[in-house]
Amino acid sequence: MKLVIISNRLPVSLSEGEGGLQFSQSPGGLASGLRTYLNSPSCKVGSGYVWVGWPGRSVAPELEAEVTRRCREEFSALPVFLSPEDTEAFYEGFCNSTLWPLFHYFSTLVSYREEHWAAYERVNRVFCEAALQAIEPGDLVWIHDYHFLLLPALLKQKLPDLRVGFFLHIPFPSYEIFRLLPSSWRSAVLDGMLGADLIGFHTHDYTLHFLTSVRRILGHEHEMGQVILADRVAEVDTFPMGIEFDTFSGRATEETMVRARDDFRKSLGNCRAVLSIDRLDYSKGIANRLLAYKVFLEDNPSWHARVVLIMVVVPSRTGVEDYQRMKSQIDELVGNINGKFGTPAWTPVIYQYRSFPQEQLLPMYAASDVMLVTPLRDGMNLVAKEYVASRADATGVLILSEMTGATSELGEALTVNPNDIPGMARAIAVALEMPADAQKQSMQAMRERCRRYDVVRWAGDFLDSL
Ligand code: GDG
Repeated sequence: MKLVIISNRLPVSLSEGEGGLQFSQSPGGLASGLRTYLNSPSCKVGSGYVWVGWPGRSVAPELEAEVTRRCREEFSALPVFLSPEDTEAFYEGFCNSTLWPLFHYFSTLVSYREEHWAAYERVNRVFCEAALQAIEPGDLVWIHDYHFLLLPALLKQKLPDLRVGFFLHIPFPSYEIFRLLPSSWRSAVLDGMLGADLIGFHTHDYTLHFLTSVRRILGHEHEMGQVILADRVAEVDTFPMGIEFDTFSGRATEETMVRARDDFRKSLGNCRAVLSIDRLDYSKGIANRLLAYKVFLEDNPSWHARVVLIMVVVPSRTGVEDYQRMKSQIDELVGNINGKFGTPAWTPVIYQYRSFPQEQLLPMYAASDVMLVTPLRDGMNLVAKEYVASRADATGVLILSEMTGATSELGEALTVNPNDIPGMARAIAVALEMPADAQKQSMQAMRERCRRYDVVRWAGDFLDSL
């Protein structure tokens, strides 16, 4: 028995180098968590796996065979090639202009275009055909995320005995939001997901929202999360995703990391560090965070020249107009704050619009006194958990939006509403002034929880249930 994992992006990056295409394993996250689980003694699904997904860029037709061979031999991966038109209408279209804003409660940003829906159906079928090439009798299939809501049922139709799991990484919205989808789409989406034997969400609320939509739109009742269908039962349950806790926590105490953390601290002079890291996305609430920091500086002149906000914004979906507009708004706000409060010796916001290798993120987590995680909506938010794991001495304060999935597990954080700008400004002041004992008490409890339910345990629980 092997595990067939299906996700939009393969955990393999392709880039063009001098000697032609270069292949590298994408670090961290789901891929390395799953590998750790598959190699662990607790693994019950056999150790073999194949990963089916898009390689992240268009590949010239004459190179497809070579890319397929190298992905199979070096990464146990099966690449699915998409035309630029399908990438546009499926990925940027239905996935990121319909499902993403809708499921994150940005209903006014949702586009409803028939041709995007058609591409979504088409690409789900393309992935079904590709996965069928990799699947053998007795295999387990684990499908990930909102790109493939139709795929579980497509696979089940072809192979009724196949064991299929599906996990949604983003929120499942309340029925009142979900039903904004045209009726034939919303029924197809729910039927598609119910093709899985096990459907997993990050939080109990998302699980309940899904079950409510299933009952009200399709008329299927459930008993304790088991949806009774005509010929089978689909199980719906909650699996809050964790991180590689031991890796983050262990690395934080390595000599090179400690040195990098101390160097980073030294570079900030006498200033305390408040950190924020996210992909550029309207769901992450970056502008509100800056506004809150501005109010904090206005209300707390005693902190001037004693604090910096280190704001890492990772470029994302750069081709989409909404994202370009958001980037300009952030640039402007940063300029505004630095222009208003900064001095030749002090820059209140250190803004980095780029991604960093993990070796550089870790010292930032370890050096920062406060972590500001304030999304307007977020399925889970792993950055919050990574900060907790990186605080090996249990100091540091996490300010966490109550609109994240992570808030249900990290109750000891300073919880904020990301729409309450003065409330967030006050939380920054409270965090910076929190005594070490109080910091440690909260951080210790959060560390214990993140340690116990790490990504290996998460993958193990899901696959065991499946
Ligand atoms: C989706 C859901 C859910 C960030 N910057 C850099 C970098 N990162 C890494 C972080 C973290 C990951 O990216 C971001 O994960 P998040 O969970 O915070 O957010 P999304 O990308 O939106 O993820 C989310 C998640 O899926 C899992 O289910 O939690 O709700 O939206 O691991 O460390 N990594 C590197 N350089 C960077 O500059 N190397």
